[in-house]
Amino acid sequence: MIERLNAELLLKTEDFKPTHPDFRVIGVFNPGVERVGDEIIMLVRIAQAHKSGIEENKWLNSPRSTLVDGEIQYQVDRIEIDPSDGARDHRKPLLVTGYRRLAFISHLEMVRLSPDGYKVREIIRHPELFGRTDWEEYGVEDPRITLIDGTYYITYVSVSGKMGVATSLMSTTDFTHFERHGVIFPCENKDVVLFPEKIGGRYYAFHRPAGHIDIRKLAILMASSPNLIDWGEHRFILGSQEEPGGWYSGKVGAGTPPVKTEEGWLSIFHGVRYRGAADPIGVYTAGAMLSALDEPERIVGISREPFFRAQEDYEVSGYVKDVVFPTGIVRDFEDEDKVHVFYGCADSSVAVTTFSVSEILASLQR
Ligand code: MAN
Repeated sequence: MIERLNAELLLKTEDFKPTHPDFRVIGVFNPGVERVGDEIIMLVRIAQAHKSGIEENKWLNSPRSTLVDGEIQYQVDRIEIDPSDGARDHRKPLLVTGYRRLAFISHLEMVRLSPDGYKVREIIRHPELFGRTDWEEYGVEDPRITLIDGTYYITYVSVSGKMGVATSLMSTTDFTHFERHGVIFPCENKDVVLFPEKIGGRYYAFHRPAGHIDIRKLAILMASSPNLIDWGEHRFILGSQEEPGGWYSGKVGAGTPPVKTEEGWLSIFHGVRYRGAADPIGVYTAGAMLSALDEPERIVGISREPFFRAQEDYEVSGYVKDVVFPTGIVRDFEDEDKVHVFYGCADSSVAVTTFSVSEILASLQR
Protein backbone atom coordinates (compact mmCIF):
# COMPACT_ATOMS: atom_id res chain seq x y z
CA MET A 1 0.00 0.00 0.00
CA ILE A 2 1.33 3.41 -0.90
CA GLU A 3 1.01 5.92 1.87
CA ARG A 4 -1.20 8.98 1.51
CA LEU A 5 1.08 11.92 2.34
CA ASN A 6 -1.84 14.16 3.17
CA ALA A 7 -5.63 14.10 2.75
CA GLU A 8 -8.53 16.48 3.10
CA LEU A 9 -12.27 16.39 2.53
CA LEU A 10 -12.93 19.47 0.35
CA LEU A 11 -16.60 19.61 -0.59
CA LYS A 12 -19.83 18.14 0.74
CA THR A 13 -23.39 18.27 -0.55
CA GLU A 14 -24.27 20.88 2.13
CA ASP A 15 -21.85 23.32 0.47
CA PHE A 16 -24.13 23.57 -2.58
CA LYS A 17 -27.61 25.01 -2.95
CA PRO A 18 -30.19 23.38 -5.21
CA THR A 19 -30.79 25.17 -8.52
CA HIS A 20 -34.58 24.74 -8.18
CA PRO A 21 -36.87 24.82 -5.10
CA ASP A 22 -38.20 21.32 -5.91
CA PHE A 23 -34.71 19.79 -6.04
CA ARG A 24 -32.26 18.61 -3.44
CA VAL A 25 -28.53 18.13 -3.88
CA ILE A 26 -27.72 14.46 -3.46
CA GLY A 27 -24.06 14.42 -4.39
CA VAL A 28 -20.98 16.46 -5.28
CA PHE A 29 -18.32 14.31 -6.84
CA ASN A 30 -15.97 13.38 -9.73
CA PRO A 31 -14.13 16.70 -10.30
CA GLY A 32 -11.98 17.80 -13.23
CA VAL A 33 -8.98 19.76 -11.99
CA GLU A 34 -6.12 21.83 -13.44
CA ARG A 35 -3.64 24.43 -12.34
CA VAL A 36 -4.62 27.88 -13.59
CA GLY A 37 -2.09 30.62 -12.83
CA ASP A 38 -1.24 30.39 -9.15
CA GLU A 39 -4.35 28.55 -8.11
CA ILE A 40 -6.18 25.34 -8.90
CA ILE A 41 -9.55 25.30 -10.61
CA MET A 42 -11.96 22.44 -10.20
CA LEU A 43 -15.14 21.72 -12.11
CA VAL A 44 -17.22 19.51 -9.91
CA ARG A 45 -20.32 17.44 -10.68
CA ILE A 46 -23.45 18.25 -8.68
CA ALA A 47 -26.29 15.71 -8.84
CA GLN A 48 -29.80 16.81 -7.87
CA ALA A 49 -32.94 14.74 -7.42
CA HIS A 50 -36.55 15.86 -7.27
CA LYS A 51 -37.70 16.15 -3.65
CA SER A 52 -40.29 13.40 -4.25
CA GLY A 53 -37.67 11.07 -5.78
CA ILE A 54 -39.24 7.63 -5.93
CA GLU A 55 -42.87 7.65 -4.75
CA GLU A 56 -44.73 4.67 -3.32
CA ASN A 57 -41.95 2.46 -4.57
CA LYS A 58 -43.66 2.80 -7.93
CA TRP A 59 -43.25 6.24 -9.49
CA LEU A 60 -39.98 7.80 -10.53
CA ASN A 61 -39.74 11.59 -10.72
CA SER A 62 -37.02 12.00 -13.31
CA PRO A 63 -35.71 15.56 -13.79
CA ARG A 64 -34.49 16.80 -17.15
CA SER A 65 -33.74 20.16 -18.70
CA THR A 66 -34.20 22.02 -21.97
CA LEU A 67 -32.94 25.36 -23.11
CA VAL A 68 -35.66 27.96 -23.74
CA ASP A 69 -34.39 31.34 -25.05
CA GLY A 70 -30.97 30.65 -23.60
CA GLU A 71 -32.36 29.80 -20.14
CA ILE A 72 -32.40 26.37 -18.52
CA GLN A 73 -35.90 25.06 -17.87
CA TYR A 74 -36.55 21.95 -15.86
CA GLN A 75 -39.24 19.37 -16.39
CA VAL A 76 -39.92 16.43 -14.14
CA ASP A 77 -41.26 13.29 -15.81
CA ARG A 78 -43.34 11.14 -13.48
CA ILE A 79 -42.85 7.65 -14.89
CA GLU A 80 -44.02 4.28 -13.67
CA ILE A 81 -41.13 2.04 -12.72
CA ASP A 82 -41.18 -1.34 -14.43
CA PRO A 83 -42.26 -3.90 -11.81
CA SER A 84 -39.47 -6.21 -13.00
CA ASP A 85 -36.86 -3.70 -11.76
CA GLY A 86 -36.70 -5.26 -8.33
CA ALA A 87 -33.77 -3.17 -7.16
CA ARG A 88 -35.57 0.24 -7.00
CA ASP A 89 -32.05 1.54 -6.66
CA HIS A 90 -32.23 5.29 -7.21
CA ARG A 91 -28.45 5.53 -7.60
CA LYS A 92 -28.58 3.65 -10.91
CA PRO A 93 -30.68 4.24 -14.01
CA LEU A 94 -34.10 2.75 -13.25
CA LEU A 95 -36.03 0.54 -15.62
CA VAL A 96 -39.24 2.12 -16.86
CA THR A 97 -41.23 0.88 -19.87
CA GLY A 98 -38.66 -0.19 -22.38
CA TYR A 99 -35.72 1.92 -21.21
CA ARG A 100 -33.96 3.37 -18.20
CA ARG A 101 -34.22 6.80 -16.65
CA LEU A 102 -32.12 8.62 -14.06
CA ALA A 103 -33.53 9.73 -10.73
CA PHE A 104 -31.24 12.80 -10.86
CA ILE A 105 -29.81 15.49 -13.12
CA SER A 106 -26.21 16.75 -13.03
CA HIS A 107 -24.42 20.02 -13.76
CA LEU A 108 -20.95 21.35 -13.00
CA GLU A 109 -19.90 24.14 -10.66
CA MET A 110 -16.52 25.82 -10.59
CA VAL A 111 -14.39 25.80 -7.45
CA ARG A 112 -11.30 27.96 -6.90
CA LEU A 113 -8.74 26.24 -4.70
CA SER A 114 -5.51 27.39 -3.02
CA PRO A 115 -2.20 26.68 -4.87
CA ASP A 116 -1.73 23.40 -2.95
CA GLY A 117 -5.32 22.32 -3.68
CA TYR A 118 -6.14 21.86 0.00
CA LYS A 119 -8.35 24.93 0.61
CA VAL A 120 -11.58 26.00 -1.04
CA ARG A 121 -11.58 29.73 -1.88
CA GLU A 122 -14.80 30.20 -3.81
CA ILE A 123 -17.63 28.28 -5.49
CA ILE A 124 -18.96 29.77 -8.74
CA ARG A 125 -22.09 28.77 -10.64
CA HIS A 126 -21.71 29.34 -14.37
CA PRO A 127 -24.63 29.00 -16.87
CA GLU A 128 -22.42 27.31 -19.48
CA LEU A 129 -21.73 24.41 -17.13
CA PHE A 130 -25.29 23.07 -17.23
CA GLY A 131 -26.79 20.70 -19.78
CA ARG A 132 -27.55 22.97 -22.73
CA THR A 133 -27.89 20.73 -25.79
CA ASP A 134 -30.16 17.88 -26.89
CA TRP A 135 -27.42 15.52 -25.80
CA GLU A 136 -27.48 16.94 -22.27
CA GLU A 137 -31.11 16.62 -21.17
CA TYR A 138 -30.11 14.69 -18.06
CA GLY A 139 -27.11 16.89 -17.58
CA VAL A 140 -23.37 16.89 -17.78
CA GLU A 141 -21.24 14.58 -15.65
CA ASP A 142 -17.72 13.57 -14.64
CA PRO A 143 -15.46 16.23 -16.27
CA ARG A 144 -11.74 15.77 -16.84
CA ILE A 145 -9.56 18.80 -17.63
CA THR A 146 -6.33 18.69 -19.64
CA LEU A 147 -4.21 21.73 -20.48
CA ILE A 148 -2.88 21.41 -24.04
CA ASP A 149 -0.88 24.23 -25.63
CA GLY A 150 -2.45 26.94 -23.48
CA THR A 151 -6.08 25.81 -23.82
CA TYR A 152 -7.99 23.87 -21.18
CA TYR A 153 -9.93 21.00 -22.75
CA ILE A 154 -12.78 19.51 -20.76
CA THR A 155 -14.15 16.09 -21.64
CA TYR A 156 -17.46 15.31 -19.95
CA VAL A 157 -20.35 12.86 -20.12
CA SER A 158 -23.57 14.06 -21.83
CA VAL A 159 -26.74 12.14 -20.99
CA SER A 160 -29.94 12.23 -23.02
CA GLY A 161 -33.02 10.07 -23.45
CA LYS A 162 -32.72 9.97 -27.23
CA MET A 163 -28.98 9.55 -27.78
CA GLY A 164 -27.89 7.91 -24.54
CA VAL A 165 -24.60 8.39 -22.74
CA ALA A 166 -21.78 10.01 -24.74
CA THR A 167 -18.62 12.00 -24.15
CA SER A 168 -18.42 15.62 -25.33
CA LEU A 169 -15.70 18.26 -25.44
CA MET A 170 -15.61 21.85 -24.21
CA SER A 171 -12.68 24.24 -24.10
CA THR A 172 -11.72 27.46 -22.37
CA THR A 173 -8.67 29.63 -21.91
CA ASP A 174 -9.94 31.67 -18.95
CA PHE A 175 -12.73 29.68 -17.20
CA THR A 176 -15.10 32.55 -18.04
CA HIS A 177 -15.98 31.71 -21.64
CA PHE A 178 -16.53 28.08 -22.59
CA GLU A 179 -16.78 26.76 -26.12
CA ARG A 180 -18.70 23.54 -26.81
CA HIS A 181 -17.25 21.26 -29.50
CA GLY A 182 -19.99 18.65 -29.40
CA VAL A 183 -19.87 14.90 -28.96
CA ILE A 184 -16.46 13.32 -29.61
CA PHE A 185 -17.14 9.73 -28.46
CA PRO A 186 -20.78 8.77 -29.10
CA CYS A 187 -22.87 6.32 -27.20
CA GLU A 188 -22.09 4.74 -25.06
CA ASN A 189 -18.73 6.06 -23.99
CA LYS A 190 -17.35 7.40 -20.72
CA ASP A 191 -14.03 7.91 -18.93
CA VAL A 192 -12.50 9.84 -21.82
CA VAL A 193 -9.21 11.36 -20.74
CA LEU A 194 -6.91 13.45 -22.97
CA PHE A 195 -3.11 13.35 -22.97
CA PRO A 196 -1.54 16.75 -22.19
CA GLU A 197 0.54 16.97 -25.38
CA LYS A 198 0.64 15.74 -28.96
CA ILE A 199 2.67 12.60 -29.59
CA GLY A 200 4.05 12.11 -33.10
CA GLY A 201 1.87 14.99 -34.29
CA ARG A 202 -1.42 13.54 -32.98
CA TYR A 203 -3.59 14.03 -29.89
CA TYR A 204 -4.25 10.95 -27.75
CA ALA A 205 -7.12 9.88 -25.50
CA PHE A 206 -8.18 6.94 -23.42
CA HIS A 207 -11.86 6.07 -23.77
CA ARG A 208 -14.20 3.33 -22.64
CA PRO A 209 -17.02 2.30 -24.92
CA ALA A 210 -19.92 0.28 -23.55
CA GLY A 211 -23.16 -0.88 -25.07
CA HIS A 212 -26.17 -3.11 -25.14
CA ILE A 213 -24.45 -6.24 -26.46
CA ASP A 214 -22.28 -7.63 -23.70
CA ILE A 215 -20.01 -9.62 -25.95
CA ARG A 216 -16.97 -8.72 -23.86
CA LYS A 217 -16.14 -7.11 -20.55
CA LEU A 218 -15.62 -3.33 -20.41
CA ALA A 219 -12.16 -2.24 -21.56
CA ILE A 220 -10.07 0.92 -21.83
CA LEU A 221 -9.23 1.75 -25.46
CA MET A 222 -6.97 4.42 -26.88
CA ALA A 223 -7.62 6.65 -29.89
CA SER A 224 -5.71 9.43 -31.59
CA SER A 225 -6.79 12.50 -33.51
CA PRO A 226 -5.36 15.30 -35.65
CA ASN A 227 -7.71 17.92 -34.13
CA LEU A 228 -9.32 16.57 -30.90
CA ILE A 229 -12.66 16.19 -32.76
CA ASP A 230 -12.13 13.34 -35.26
CA TRP A 231 -10.86 10.26 -33.44
CA GLY A 232 -9.42 7.15 -35.08
CA GLU A 233 -6.68 4.50 -34.73
CA HIS A 234 -8.59 2.82 -31.88
CA ARG A 235 -6.57 0.29 -29.94
CA PHE A 236 -7.18 -2.03 -27.03
CA ILE A 237 -5.33 -1.01 -23.85
CA LEU A 238 -6.71 -2.80 -20.79
CA GLY A 239 -9.73 -5.06 -20.32
CA SER A 240 -11.51 -5.90 -17.08
CA GLN A 241 -9.89 -8.92 -15.45
CA GLU A 242 -11.32 -12.30 -16.42
CA GLU A 243 -10.68 -13.92 -13.06
CA PRO A 244 -13.55 -13.24 -10.61
CA GLY A 245 -12.61 -11.31 -7.49
CA GLY A 246 -9.89 -9.22 -9.15
CA TRP A 247 -9.94 -5.53 -8.24
CA TYR A 248 -10.91 -4.55 -11.79
CA SER A 249 -12.85 -7.69 -12.69
CA GLY A 250 -16.17 -5.82 -12.81
CA LYS A 251 -15.30 -2.66 -14.72
CA VAL A 252 -12.26 -0.63 -15.66
CA GLY A 253 -11.92 2.98 -16.82
CA ALA A 254 -9.36 5.74 -17.16
CA GLY A 255 -9.30 8.14 -14.23
CA THR A 256 -6.96 11.12 -14.19
CA PRO A 257 -5.25 12.65 -17.24
CA PRO A 258 -1.78 11.14 -17.73
CA VAL A 259 1.17 12.80 -16.02
CA LYS A 260 4.52 12.87 -17.85
CA THR A 261 7.36 11.24 -15.90
CA GLU A 262 10.86 10.21 -16.96
CA GLU A 263 9.69 6.60 -17.07
CA GLY A 264 6.57 7.20 -19.15
CA TRP A 265 2.99 8.47 -18.99
CA LEU A 266 1.56 7.73 -15.56
CA SER A 267 -2.23 7.31 -15.52
CA ILE A 268 -4.39 6.51 -12.53
CA PHE A 269 -7.36 4.34 -13.47
CA HIS A 270 -10.29 2.91 -11.52
CA GLY A 271 -11.42 -0.65 -11.18
CA VAL A 272 -14.67 -2.16 -9.91
CA ARG A 273 -15.12 -5.44 -8.12
CA TYR A 274 -18.65 -6.70 -7.50
CA ARG A 275 -19.29 -8.15 -4.05
CA GLY A 276 -21.65 -10.73 -5.50
CA ALA A 277 -24.51 -11.12 -7.96
CA ALA A 278 -26.78 -8.89 -5.88
CA ASP A 279 -24.30 -5.99 -5.77
CA PRO A 280 -25.31 -3.58 -8.54
CA ILE A 281 -22.51 -1.06 -8.05
CA GLY A 282 -19.47 -2.74 -6.52
CA VAL A 283 -16.31 -1.48 -4.84
CA TYR A 284 -14.38 1.26 -6.66
CA THR A 285 -10.60 1.34 -6.10
CA ALA A 286 -7.73 2.75 -8.16
CA GLY A 287 -4.28 1.82 -9.39
CA ALA A 288 -1.95 3.14 -12.07
CA MET A 289 -0.53 2.21 -15.41
CA LEU A 290 2.56 3.48 -17.15
CA SER A 291 2.85 3.76 -20.91
CA ALA A 292 5.80 4.56 -23.17
CA LEU A 293 6.32 8.28 -23.78
CA ASP A 294 6.60 8.01 -27.56
CA GLU A 295 4.19 5.07 -27.95
CA PRO A 296 1.42 5.65 -25.39
CA GLU A 297 -0.43 2.49 -26.47
CA ARG A 298 2.49 0.38 -25.15
CA ILE A 299 1.82 -0.36 -21.46
CA VAL A 300 5.10 -0.85 -19.61
CA GLY A 301 3.86 -1.05 -16.02
CA ILE A 302 0.64 -1.64 -14.08
CA SER A 303 -0.55 -1.90 -10.47
CA ARG A 304 -1.05 -5.51 -9.46
CA GLU A 305 -3.17 -4.33 -6.51
CA PRO A 306 -4.97 -0.99 -6.05
CA PHE A 307 -2.94 1.52 -4.02
CA PHE A 308 -5.92 3.78 -3.50
CA ARG A 309 -9.08 2.49 -1.85
CA ALA A 310 -11.83 3.74 0.46
CA GLN A 311 -10.50 4.04 4.02
CA GLU A 312 -11.76 7.35 5.47
CA ASP A 313 -15.37 7.53 6.73
CA TYR A 314 -16.30 9.84 3.86
CA GLU A 315 -15.10 7.24 1.35
CA VAL A 316 -16.55 4.18 3.03
CA SER A 317 -20.05 5.56 3.63
CA GLY A 318 -22.18 7.91 1.56
CA TYR A 319 -24.62 7.79 -1.33
CA VAL A 320 -22.71 4.89 -2.89
CA LYS A 321 -20.44 3.28 -0.31
CA ASP A 322 -16.82 2.22 -0.87
CA VAL A 323 -16.08 4.49 -3.80
CA VAL A 324 -12.91 6.41 -4.59
CA PHE A 325 -13.13 7.76 -8.13
CA PRO A 326 -10.01 9.77 -9.11
CA THR A 327 -10.60 12.24 -11.94
CA GLY A 328 -8.09 15.05 -11.38
CA ILE A 329 -4.36 15.24 -10.77
CA VAL A 330 -2.01 18.18 -10.28
CA ARG A 331 1.72 18.19 -9.65
CA ASP A 332 2.82 20.00 -6.50
CA PHE A 333 4.15 23.52 -7.13
CA GLU A 334 7.42 22.93 -5.30
CA ASP A 335 7.99 19.21 -5.00
CA GLU A 336 8.15 17.52 -8.43
CA ASP A 337 7.73 14.14 -6.80
CA LYS A 338 4.32 14.91 -5.29
CA VAL A 339 0.97 14.71 -7.03
CA HIS A 340 -2.33 15.86 -5.57
CA VAL A 341 -5.13 13.55 -6.62
CA PHE A 342 -8.73 14.84 -6.58
CA TYR A 343 -11.56 12.36 -6.47
CA GLY A 344 -15.20 11.64 -5.78
CA CYS A 345 -15.85 9.87 -2.46
CA ALA A 346 -18.84 7.55 -2.13
CA ASP A 347 -20.60 9.58 -4.89
CA SER A 348 -21.22 12.14 -2.13
CA SER A 349 -18.25 14.42 -1.63
CA VAL A 350 -14.91 15.52 -3.06
CA ALA A 351 -11.52 15.08 -1.44
CA VAL A 352 -7.85 15.52 -2.25
CA THR A 353 -4.94 13.30 -1.30
CA THR A 354 -1.23 13.40 -2.09
CA PHE A 355 1.03 10.61 -3.30
CA SER A 356 4.71 10.34 -4.19
CA VAL A 357 5.19 9.74 -7.92
CA SER A 358 8.37 7.73 -7.35
CA GLU A 359 6.53 5.47 -4.87
CA ILE A 360 3.76 4.82 -7.38
CA LEU A 361 6.30 4.11 -10.13
CA ALA A 362 8.27 1.76 -7.87
CA SER A 363 5.10 -0.20 -7.05
CA LEU A 364 4.19 -1.03 -10.65
CA GLN A 365 4.62 -4.47 -12.07
CA ARG A 366 6.82 -4.15 -15.20
C1 MAN B 1 -24.14 5.44 -14.20
C2 MAN B 1 -23.50 6.25 -13.10
C3 MAN B 1 -24.29 7.51 -12.83
C4 MAN B 1 -24.55 8.26 -14.11
C5 MAN B 1 -25.19 7.35 -15.17
C6 MAN B 1 -25.35 8.04 -16.52
O1 MAN B 1 -25.30 4.88 -13.74
O2 MAN B 1 -22.20 6.61 -13.47
O3 MAN B 1 -23.58 8.36 -11.95
O4 MAN B 1 -25.41 9.35 -13.87
O5 MAN B 1 -24.39 6.21 -15.34
O6 MAN B 1 -24.13 8.48 -17.02
